[in-house]
Amino acid sequence: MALTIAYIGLGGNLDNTLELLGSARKAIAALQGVSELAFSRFYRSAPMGNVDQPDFINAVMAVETSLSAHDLLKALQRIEHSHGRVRNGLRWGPRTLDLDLLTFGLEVIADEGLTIPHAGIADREFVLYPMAEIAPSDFSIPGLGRLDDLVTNCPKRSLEFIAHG
Ligand code: ROI
Repeated sequence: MALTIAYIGLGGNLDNTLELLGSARKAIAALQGVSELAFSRFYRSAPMGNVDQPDFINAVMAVETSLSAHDLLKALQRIEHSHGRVRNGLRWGPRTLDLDLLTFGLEVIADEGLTIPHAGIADREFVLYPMAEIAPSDFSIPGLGRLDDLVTNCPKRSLEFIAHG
């Protein structure tokens, strides 16, 4: 069975996000046909897009998988659903765990359910900087070019290291 190296972005903006991301990491590594290769440090950053919400915590994970991109995506969505809602007093809080399939080997995919490489990688400091920690130094993202060039061209904004993975 062919193995593919995929990069997964993890993010969330609840109080317990660090534990939530750690739990999601374990669930990903435990998937059939998936093994963890590397996990970045955790970073905090101001929300991109709608700024009227708490800061995010993000990290990036590299895995090796025998799954297809679509099957890996489905598995990530199941993990989002099982981890993305936390007991918050008496009611269920909003879904605030995001697992993004960033790259999948050299594949370029654009269909209704899946865009690979993930749209917006090049603008997202909270994806590029942690990804660059764990990717090979000559890593290129299909269609976007060398990761180290993308990092150089992406301002760090408010991104700050908060914890080791
Ligand atoms: N902003 C940051 N900093 N990190 C995220 O993971 C993130 N995810 C999102 C939006 C709301 C676009 N902003 C984000 O989905």
